[in-house]
Amino acid sequence: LVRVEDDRTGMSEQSLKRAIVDNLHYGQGKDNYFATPYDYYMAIARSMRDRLIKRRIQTARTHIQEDSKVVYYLSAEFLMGRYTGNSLINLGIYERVRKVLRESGLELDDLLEKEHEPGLGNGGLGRLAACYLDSLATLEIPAVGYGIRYEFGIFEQEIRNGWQAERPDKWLSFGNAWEVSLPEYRTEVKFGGHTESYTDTKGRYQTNWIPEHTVFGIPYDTPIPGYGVNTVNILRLWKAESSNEFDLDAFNAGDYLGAVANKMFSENISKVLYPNDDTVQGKELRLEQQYFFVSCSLQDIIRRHIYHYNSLDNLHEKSAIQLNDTHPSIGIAELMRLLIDVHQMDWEQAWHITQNCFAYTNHTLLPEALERWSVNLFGRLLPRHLEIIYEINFRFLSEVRKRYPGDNERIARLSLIEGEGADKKVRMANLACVGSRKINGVAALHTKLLQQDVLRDFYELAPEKFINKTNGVTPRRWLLLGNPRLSNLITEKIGEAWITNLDELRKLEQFADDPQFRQTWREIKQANKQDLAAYIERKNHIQVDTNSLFDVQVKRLHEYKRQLLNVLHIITLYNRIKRNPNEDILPRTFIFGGKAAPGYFIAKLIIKLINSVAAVVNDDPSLEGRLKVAFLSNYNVSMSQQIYAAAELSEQISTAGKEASGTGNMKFALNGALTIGTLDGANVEIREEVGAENFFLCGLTTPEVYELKAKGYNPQEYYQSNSELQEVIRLIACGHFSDGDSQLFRPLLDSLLYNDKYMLFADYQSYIDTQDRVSQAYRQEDNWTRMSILNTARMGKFSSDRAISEYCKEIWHVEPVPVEFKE
Ligand code: 26W
Repeated sequence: LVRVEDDRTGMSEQSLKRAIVDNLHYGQGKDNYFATPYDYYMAIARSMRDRLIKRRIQTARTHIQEDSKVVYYLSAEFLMGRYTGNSLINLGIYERVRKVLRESGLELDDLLEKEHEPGLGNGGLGRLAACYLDSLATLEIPAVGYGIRYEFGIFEQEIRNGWQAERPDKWLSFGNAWEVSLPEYRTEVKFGGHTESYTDTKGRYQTNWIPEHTVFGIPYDTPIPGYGVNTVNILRLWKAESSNEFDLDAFNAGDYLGAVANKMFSENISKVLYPNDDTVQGKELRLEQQYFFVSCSLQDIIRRHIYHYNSLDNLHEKSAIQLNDTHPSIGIAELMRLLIDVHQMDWEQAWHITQNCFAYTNHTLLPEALERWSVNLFGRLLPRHLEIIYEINFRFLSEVRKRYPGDNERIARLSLIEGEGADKKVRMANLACVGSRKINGVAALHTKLLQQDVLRDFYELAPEKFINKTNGVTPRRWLLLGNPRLSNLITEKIGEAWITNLDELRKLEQFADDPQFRQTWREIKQANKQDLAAYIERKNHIQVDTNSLFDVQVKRLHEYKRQLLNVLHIITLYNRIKRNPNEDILPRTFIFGGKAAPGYFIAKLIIKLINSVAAVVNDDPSLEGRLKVAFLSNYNVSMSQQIYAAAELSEQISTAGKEASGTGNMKFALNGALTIGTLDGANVEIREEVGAENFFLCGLTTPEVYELKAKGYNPQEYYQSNSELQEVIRLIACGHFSDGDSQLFRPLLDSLLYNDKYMLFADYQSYIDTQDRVSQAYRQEDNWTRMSILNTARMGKFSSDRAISEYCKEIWHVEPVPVEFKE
């Protein structure tokens, strides 16, 4: 018996089939004669969304009934990747839907590729937010992700003549099956203008902010399902819209174009994601974006809280607000403003609530990535917030003075305001530290460096605020969805408990010496490599040897991540073959992927160098195909899933002390790749978990880097004494990879030879020696497979479920709230 309701909620094969046909018909307006693969994709997506909406409503009701404390994850970026495959996985019906579609001659995996990935993030920080939403829902924690619905996500990267070119990412142009807009919850946000003080009827001193203009935020919700549970949380993203379709005053004054210009100002705010990763430019629009989404989100939190509790006195008992880096840290001043100016609370109570709501995660050690806004700009855009920040600072520094009388240097370092006169700056990290109850780094080493270096004064002031939360990644997307072959083998051997308890993978250790198991393990990697090889052939027209070692570096392009060091190794091997054609070199395929910030010239030049080396190496018959280099354009979440599954060697070679954590390093190892890496970020902990004997360590340690810097690092010392390195540099310099043009790569070479900020030369020999050990190890096929199995088996710690349960217990103080599913 089939009920109408089944088309929206049913999980049987028959119901699913009807649901897809129904959504094709009435959602897309097509039947199977007219439907394109995209229409089928939309019908599948809508059928999953229907099922999640039902659960979402029941989840929301349960959270209200139980007066649950809620986690609000504020992030300027959410790098979600495609939704549909993940929702099929988390609903547990991937195979069933695949079967149903096959019966109609349709291939699920091909249809899922029609989804335009929502790329609303730059890299690690945005993807971490996405993994954390998955774990929050899976752990049945009431949570909302708040961010910006950028009309254009991270740019699409093309390679033209070896150079990166950018194109806009029009991800919404064919519609978004996953979002639901809620115009009735639109929220007003003010900008500019001035403040006025007055005394209210009760004789209290009050401040009024008279803005220059206002903007509406319209919320768009996407359901976030947990794996194997009924909890469905939401990601709520704000779109900016003009608050006056046609500004009435301007219109009445006959200023039609002025009125339209005002509309354009408003809608610009959520237009585009800033494509910078790790460097800040003090752009006004970026501050507008940050304030816009934070104000909408806090007003939304307050609206719901008052509706439920009729008071704000217990706001901090029912909400934990996480700041994903300093990008949303204006929220501290905004919550103070809302509590004091709008809800008439006194300063002390408002400050108590604010400090107990917020916690702050720092994601970077690079000084150029710390946000500082010019006081001028700040005061023009947010006059009331600047007053509040000065007041917070005044009270804070009075306390500091009591504790460290006369220590003016310390007071200057702790101040929320930097500098004097015209170029004063607001230090957002200091604001975040003062306004939060907890401050965390994202790997053990990173947290230690925050305490000793970047945030040292805050640590000395309030050591109890500091806590480490090593990053994690979701095993649902990064193993179950991305590597079905390996997932099936694992489940066959140890059952499926690993999917929600990744420590279970330890049970694979017992098979590490089983020849049959090793054989299967290898065959799976081989099949994944063949899939990737086919992709490379299709996209780059390069034929790669699937018996070669797949040596992969995929991540944003940045000097500190040292893609250039990897290139130096490739050229070293090239020279060895050229010197001695019979030299026994392990065949390798070097795979690169990653975007450079559009204004980051050196990073773009490194992309050009990789492609130039590829052009020479791939076509040189004397290499007999032993070395291939492929730069895969437009690296994104979807592509990365395929890459991790096929990778054998994971390049994690940042200068020690620079990479806060890394998360790609975890995804590689989870999929059985071995790591060549420095003692940086989470590499340190990965090595501890998998065992030093199953990890290829190279390079200086952080203390060694500091020491070398202190005594005066001179790259020439390393260069002059290393003939292989000289040969590499000379080959680039003479134009061997640039058709004889000896100027093209000069900026790269000059920066290495005369500055080498990230110490590539200091680590060159260690890296080359370690790569030589990798080559030898790869030839011991059985032992390599053993190490690969042990890497996967020992990755339990790096599940985002572990990370999120720690945040829940030690930072947010929230408990799971199971949701019952009622038909
Ligand atoms: C304002 C410009 C800007 C934009 C983004 C500055 C800084 C950022 C992020 C903090 C950059 C980022 O993604 N950081 C990465 O965060 C990951 C998740 O914690 C870490 O694994 C990476 O090591 C860190 O680089």
